[in-house]
Amino acid sequence: MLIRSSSNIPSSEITPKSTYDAYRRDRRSFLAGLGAMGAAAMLPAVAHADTPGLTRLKTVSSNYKLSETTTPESKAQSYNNYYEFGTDKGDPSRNAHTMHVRPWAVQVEGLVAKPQTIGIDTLINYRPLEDRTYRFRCVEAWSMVIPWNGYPLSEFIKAMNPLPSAKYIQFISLADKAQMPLLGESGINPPYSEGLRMDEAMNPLTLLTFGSYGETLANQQGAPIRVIVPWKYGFKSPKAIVKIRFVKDMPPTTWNDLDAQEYGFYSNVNPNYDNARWSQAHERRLDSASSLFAKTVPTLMFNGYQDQVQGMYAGMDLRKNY
Ligand SMILES: Nc1nc2c(c(=O)[nH]1)N[C@H]1C(S)=C(S)[C@@H](COP(=O)(O)O)O[C@H]1N2
Ligand SMILES: [Mo]
Repeated sequence: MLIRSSSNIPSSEITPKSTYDAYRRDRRSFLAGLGAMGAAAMLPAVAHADTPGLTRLKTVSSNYKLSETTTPESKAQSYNNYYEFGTDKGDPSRNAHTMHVRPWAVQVEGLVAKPQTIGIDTLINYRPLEDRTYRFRCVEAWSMVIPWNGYPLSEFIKAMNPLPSAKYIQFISLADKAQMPLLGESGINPPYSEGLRMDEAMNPLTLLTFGSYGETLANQQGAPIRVIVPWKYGFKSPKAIVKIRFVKDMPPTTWNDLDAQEYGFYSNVNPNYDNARWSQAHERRLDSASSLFAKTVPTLMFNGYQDQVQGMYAGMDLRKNY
């Protein structure tokens, strides 16, 4: 299926097949023309999005397949957290169609060789979009197994040439009341902000994400660009990113500002740490279309990605640094 949800998309925004074919041709020549140019040169500064969205994404095979059952796409698209569109899990899929994902650009700023604004399609085409399957958990204790499409955030960071003084990276989401009528009315302060320590951001598991299930992201999943950090609770994965800022100090983050007792800066998945209000030892695995059949399974340390990430936290007390 080329078009994700025609009911939500005005026909003017649907890419006709002829445009899509032309886009693919352009994309090939664009890539071929780049030849020996350096990585930074491959991300020209453009303030506007260049091509229409809603195309099927090109995926490459994955090193990250899990044996667990993939969550049905209908479930992943209808059970979301996205406070700009309401607090109920069903609200984002009902409400997020009011958002426009083209034109879109990401502003790169702070401690970086060359601050610049990059069009979303330039970002999408920068690297092949790997197909990874992640278990995705949230503090509210559910998990899904989702094939995300993107490329490692590290590739983007390397191309941006951060200064040695950049120790953290901050992500800032769109905050536009005109497109997000419930903005500021769900108890969190816009714009949504999240952050990672630089080594976390550079970890090969951290994905700059443009799609899921082989298509561009649905609005409720964070279109047109989000981050996925699979060993952390879901709120560490910001949606609809408009700014990426390289900074020296640990940046303020939305949920931590709201309640630091429950939502730590690190928020690594940790079944041994019961926060102020609930146990984090178990999760409901949403692997069928109906939540009624969700099985409760033990939560794994670092969401099962212990081998790939625990080295980053050596010597840190994860009960203090939660
Ligand atoms: N901009 C923005 N990003 C956000 C949120 C949000 O409210 N606004 N919610 C976070 C939370 S709490 C979770 S659990 C995940 C949910 O992602 P999903 O809907 O793809 O499962 O998105 C995170 N990213
Ligand atoms: Mo969450």
